[in-house]
Amino acid sequence: MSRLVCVSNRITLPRRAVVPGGLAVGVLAAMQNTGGLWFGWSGELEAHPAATPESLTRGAITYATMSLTQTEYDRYYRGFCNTTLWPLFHYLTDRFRYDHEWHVGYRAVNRRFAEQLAPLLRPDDRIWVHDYHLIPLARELRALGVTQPIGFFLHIPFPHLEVLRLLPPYAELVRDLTQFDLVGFQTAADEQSFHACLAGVFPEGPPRTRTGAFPIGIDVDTIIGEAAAAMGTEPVKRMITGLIGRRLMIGVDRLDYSKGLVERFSAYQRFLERHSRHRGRLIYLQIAPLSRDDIQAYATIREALEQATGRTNGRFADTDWTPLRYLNRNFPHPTLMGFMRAAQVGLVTPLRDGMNLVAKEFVAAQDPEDPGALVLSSLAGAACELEGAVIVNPYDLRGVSQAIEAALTMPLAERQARHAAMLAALRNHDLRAWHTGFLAALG
Ligand code: GDG
Repeated sequence: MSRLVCVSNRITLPRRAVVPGGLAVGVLAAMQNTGGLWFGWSGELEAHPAATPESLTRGAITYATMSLTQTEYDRYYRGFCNTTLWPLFHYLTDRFRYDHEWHVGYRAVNRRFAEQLAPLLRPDDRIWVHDYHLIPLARELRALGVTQPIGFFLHIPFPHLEVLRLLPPYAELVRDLTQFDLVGFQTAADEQSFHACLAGVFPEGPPRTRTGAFPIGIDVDTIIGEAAAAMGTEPVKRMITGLIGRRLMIGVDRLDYSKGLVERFSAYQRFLERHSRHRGRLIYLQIAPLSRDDIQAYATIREALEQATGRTNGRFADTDWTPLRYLNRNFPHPTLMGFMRAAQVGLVTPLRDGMNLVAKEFVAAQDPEDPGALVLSSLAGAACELEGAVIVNPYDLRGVSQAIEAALTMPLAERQARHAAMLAALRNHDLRAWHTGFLAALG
């Protein structure tokens, strides 16, 4: 069988502190299934990166990493990836910035990825490139004579042409995507947006590019097992004791403006204003590990959330009740699943999200006999599958506040029926279906 080579911006080395993020979990699952090579940035910055990658083999997986220079990191990662492409692809156009130097840096890092990866490749490899950091990689690899099949999966949304056109080199980006043998998206809507962009960029008729929708999922039984087992552990028991019989609503998100936390905190404040009978009876626990905190927009949102937390607690807290517990800590995954199982409501309200695995994990973590209800943004990819959630528009504070009330008062039979329907959807598109489906289509 041919070897699988996964390429992603950042790779998770074994026994390093895990960076929370959906991509790493997905790639690792694919690699564990087939073995192979995982190539990417080590997370290190060096003035003079080595000419050849460092490699480490653990079991069937070989990890090969390269470092970046500070300038590459600033232009490619902080600049073009996270201040240009990330907001643009999430339709958050007021946060989108463009700098020609960043784009030059993006191209240069993709070239260096290709130069370091190419010598490691074998003739029967299949290459699977992940996410928006590496859109030009197929072109760069082809320029070096690489002929093996190369697939690409976009973990974030693909925007409509009229949004993509804000980016000066948008046509080049679309052309670069046609260099892959297969381009995969989270949803059929993202795939359609891409086809519309192809038609816009190639009015004379686009090249034949194979595309598909491959919704990423979770390993359902692992999460069910993790959540149930975590209930007996110290951190989860302590958290439950701390509720003193109150009900729990939970949110778990990387601290990122696309996750809609500022809007969510406002909606919760509104909920406490309008639904006073829940005061003193509900605790909202928001876990938000810091990410990309050396980018100004992320520091700003962090401050806004700290202020909103202070306002809500200052206004509503009592001597024995804190309505909002906001934590920037990151927790072991099983502990998080235990927290989710202990919650009556899961609040997942991104302004836009490729998929959102937290929503899926929340559903799997529930006790089927007495499941919590999920409040989910219509603008997350997961909303296409999780029809049993209470679907909200994250900008509609009144709607989100009403949805929290509906979730808290939903009768048991309805919660069970919605949970069963959502669990079936999770099994239908689980993590294994995602990677085996993509690789089968790549051929
Ligand atoms: C991108 C796309 C797409 C969170 N906090 C901790 C922790 N997590 C875990 C969650 C979940 C993962 O991180 C987050 O995945 P999401 O899918 O929710 O979000 P992104 O990181 O933005 O992921 C997204 C995904 O890629 C996959 O394609 O779904 O749309 O934006 O698994 O549980 N894990 C640990 N500690 C934490 O504190 N261990």
